[in-house]
Amino acid sequence: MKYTLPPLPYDYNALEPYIDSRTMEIHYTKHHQAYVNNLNSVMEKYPQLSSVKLEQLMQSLANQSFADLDKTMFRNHAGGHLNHSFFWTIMSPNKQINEKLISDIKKEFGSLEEFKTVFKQTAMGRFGSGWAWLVSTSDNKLKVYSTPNQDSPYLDGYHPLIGLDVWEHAYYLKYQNKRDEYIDNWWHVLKLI
Ligand code: MN3
Repeated sequence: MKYTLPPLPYDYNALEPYIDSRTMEIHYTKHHQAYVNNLNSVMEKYPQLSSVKLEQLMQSLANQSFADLDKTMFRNHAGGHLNHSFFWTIMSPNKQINEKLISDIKKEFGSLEEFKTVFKQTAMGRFGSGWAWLVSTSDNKLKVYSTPNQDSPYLDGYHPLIGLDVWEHAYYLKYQNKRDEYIDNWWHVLKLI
């Protein structure tokens, strides 16, 4: 099975002015495509795994029969593919509020504002490249944390609910070094809350 880019659910300019059109286009057609291409090149060697869902392989990566270098390739590029595929779907020019998620967040963090503060601190605290996440844990708790590089929350047995790409490629053209402005603006295009 060949992995492919999932269709982007909006135009490149749909998230302007918060995420600029040029960044969206390069992010999707170059960065995400590269993860897909590299994922395909590693998975060609393991046809026996082609029917297993990537999330499942990620959750059980330690037990998979990848050679060491291929395991790292898989971790990075399947992670990149999963993370970006998810990221595109939680953004939209129009809010599509998830009331259940909001009520769970309020229960766990006290208020949406408090959640956003914790999430932003986590995203700001990621040194170098990575992601900030709101996940649900195996015992159905909500948790904010960060992963380095393209590490997927599925590696940790978590299920992603909200994720923010804080690689410079996600914001540098418009925001340069100002990751904090990118995060503040991103709440406008996160459709869920
Ligand atoms: Mn990215």
